[in-house]
Amino acid sequence: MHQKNSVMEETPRDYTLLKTIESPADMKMLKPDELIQLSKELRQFIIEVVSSNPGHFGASLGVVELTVALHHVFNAPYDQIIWDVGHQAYGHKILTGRRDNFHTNRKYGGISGFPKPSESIYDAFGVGHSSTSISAALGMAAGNKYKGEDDRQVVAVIGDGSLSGGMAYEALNNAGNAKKNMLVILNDNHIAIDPSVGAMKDYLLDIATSRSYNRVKNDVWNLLGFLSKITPNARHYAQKIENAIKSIVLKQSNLFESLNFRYFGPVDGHDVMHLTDVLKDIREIPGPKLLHVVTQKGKGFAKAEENQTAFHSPGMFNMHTGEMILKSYDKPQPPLYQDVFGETILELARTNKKIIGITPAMPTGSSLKIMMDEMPDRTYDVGIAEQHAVTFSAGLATAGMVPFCNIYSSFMQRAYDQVIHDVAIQNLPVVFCLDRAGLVGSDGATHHGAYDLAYFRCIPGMVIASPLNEIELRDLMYTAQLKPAGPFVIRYPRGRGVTVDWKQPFSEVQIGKGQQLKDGTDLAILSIGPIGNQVTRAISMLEKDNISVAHYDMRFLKPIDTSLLESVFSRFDKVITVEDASIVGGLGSAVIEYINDNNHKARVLRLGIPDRFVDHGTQEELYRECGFDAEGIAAATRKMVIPHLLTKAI
Ligand SMILES: Cc1ncc(C[n+]2csc(CCOP(=O)(O)OP(=O)(O)O)c2C)c(N)n1
Repeated sequence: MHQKNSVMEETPRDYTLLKTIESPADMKMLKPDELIQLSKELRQFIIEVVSSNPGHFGASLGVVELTVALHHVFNAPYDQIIWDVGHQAYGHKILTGRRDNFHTNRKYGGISGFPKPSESIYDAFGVGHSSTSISAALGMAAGNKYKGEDDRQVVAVIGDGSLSGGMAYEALNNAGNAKKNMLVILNDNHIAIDPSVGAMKDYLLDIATSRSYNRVKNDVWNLLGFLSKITPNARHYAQKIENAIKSIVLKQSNLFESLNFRYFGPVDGHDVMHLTDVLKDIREIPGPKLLHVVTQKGKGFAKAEENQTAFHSPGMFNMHTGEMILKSYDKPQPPLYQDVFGETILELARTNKKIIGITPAMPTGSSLKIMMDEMPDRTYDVGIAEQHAVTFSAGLATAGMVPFCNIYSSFMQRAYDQVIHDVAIQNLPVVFCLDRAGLVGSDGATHHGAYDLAYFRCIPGMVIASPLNEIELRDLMYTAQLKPAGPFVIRYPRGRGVTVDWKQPFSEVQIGKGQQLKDGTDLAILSIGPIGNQVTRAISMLEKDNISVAHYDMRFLKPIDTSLLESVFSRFDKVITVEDASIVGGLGSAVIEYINDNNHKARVLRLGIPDRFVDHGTQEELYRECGFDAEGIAAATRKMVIPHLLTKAI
C-alpha cells in the first residue's frame, strides 16, 4: 500500500547548495531560485538531523524561509539578529558555520540548542527564556549609536506566543519613544507550545485578516516597493506618503503604529523571495519598525503541521512517516512527575472546589492539561507571563480560592518579586508547584532549575518542600490544600519517578518533618527531593565496602526539621548533604548555618550544582559531572569515611 510521505516536498538529500554555505557571506550572491533551493535543503536537513537527535522541531521548520531571507539580506554578525527564546534558531545555526556540528545539538559536549554568544559570533544574544529579544535589540541599537555604528542593523525575531510576555511590551513601549533604528519581526504562527492565548492573539488575527485595513496598507506598500525600484533613495518619498496615510488610517487602527513603530505586513513567511524584497526595502527605513510575518509551525512536514504541540519538541521520529519512535520497555514504567501533578490536582479539585490551576503557557509541559480538559472553567493558561501568573494567583487567594500555580523552576526566576511582594508579605496561601526543578538535561544552562531552593529559602514564612517520590508528591499536594495557611512550594524534577504503583490513598504530611530512611554508623547523608534515590543506590554500593551510612530525607527545606538535625549532629561528626540544586544557598548552606548557630562540630560536605553554569547533556551525564549521581555520592562518602575506617582497623 502506498504510504503518505510526511515530508511533503521531497528534496534530494545530497544538500548540494547547503554544503557550500560555510557562513552567511556565501549567501549574498544567491539568485532567487537558489534561495528557494537552499530553503528546501535547509528544511530537509533539519528534518533529517532532528528526527534522529531530538530537539525543538516545529518552530525551526516554520522560520526556514525567514532565516534564509534574513541571512541573505542582512550582514551578520555586524548586523545583529536576536532570536527570541532561540528554539527556532536551528536554521540560523546551520547557516552560520555549525552545519557539520549540528548532529551534536543538545548533546553532552555538543552545540547548544539555543543561541549562545560563547558558541558563535553570529549568536548576538544568549537566549532560552522568552520575550527578551526586543529589550536586547533596543539596548544594542542604543549601544551601537554610542559607538558611532548606527549603520548596524538590529533585528529581533519574536513569536506571537512570546509576545504575550510582559517584557515584550515594556520594550515596545520604550522603543517606540527611543527612536533607535531597529526591526522587530513578529513571527505569527498562532501557536506557542500549546495554542496561543489572550486578546493579543485575536488582535493579530484581526489585523492579518482585516480586508479594508490591508487594502489601504498594501497600496502604501506597493507604492513603497515601486519607489524603491525607481530610486535608490526611496526613504524621502516613502516617508512623506506613509506619514500622510498613517495619520489617517493606520495609527488609529494599529497597536504597533500607535506605539510609534512603523508596521509592515502581514506577509507570507514562506515566500522567501517576497521576504527578501520586503526586508531589503524596510532595511532602509530609519526608526523602530515591525514586520508582521505569518508562518506555519512545522511547515513542510505533514505530521508536524497537523500536531504542532507534539512536534514542538518531539523525541525521535521516522523522518519519512513522522511516526514517533517510542522507547519500548519490558515492564511498566514509573510515571512522569508532571503527570503525577496533573492527575493529582484533578483528583483533589474534584473534592476541593476552591482549587484553581494556573500555568503560564505550559498546559502540556506541566500536564495541567489533564485538569483543563475536565475543568476548563477552573484552569487558566495565562500566556508566557510568569509574573502575572503569580500575582493572578495571589488575587485568587485573596478571594479564598486555593490556587495551584505551576511554573517551571527556571521560569519562576522571572516572578521573584511577585512571590515576595504579592504572595509572601501578605501570607497568601498560593501553592507553587515547581516542575523541572534541578538539572533538566539537554535544554542546558538557561533551563536548569538550579536556584529555587536558594532564592526561596530566604523569604520569611515560605514552606519549601520536595518529595522523595511520586507518592510523596501526591501527599504534599494533598497537605498543601488541606489547611491553606501561606505560600507553599513543592519542587520536583523533569522525568520519571521511581514508583510504578504510585496512585495510593492520600495521607497528610507533617509540615517541617523529615524522615530517617536508613540507619548507619559511619556517616550521615541528608538529602532533599528525588535525588535521595541516588543516595539509596550509593548506600547499597557502600554496603559492599562495609561502610555504614545513615540516610535522612529532609522533605522540607523550610521549616527545616531541627529535631532531626539535632539527633544527626549529636551522633555524627561527618555529614554529606545532597541536593539537585545550587550548593550556594540551599540545603547544604542551611545545614551549615544550623551547625554554626547551635555550636555543633562536624565536617559537612555539600554535594549539589556547583557555583558555575552547567551546560547541556542528559540528566545522568550532568549528575555525574556535578558529582551527585550514585557513583559520585559513593566516592565522596568513601573519601570522607576511609581515614576513619583505617583508624578503627588500627
Ligand atoms: C519565560 C519563559 N516561559 C516559558 C518558556 C517555554 N517556551 C519555550 S518556547 C515557548 C513557546 C513560544 O511560542 P512562540 O514565541 O509563539 O514561538 P513558536 O514556538 O510558536 O515559534 C514556550 C512557552 C520559555 N522559553 N520562557
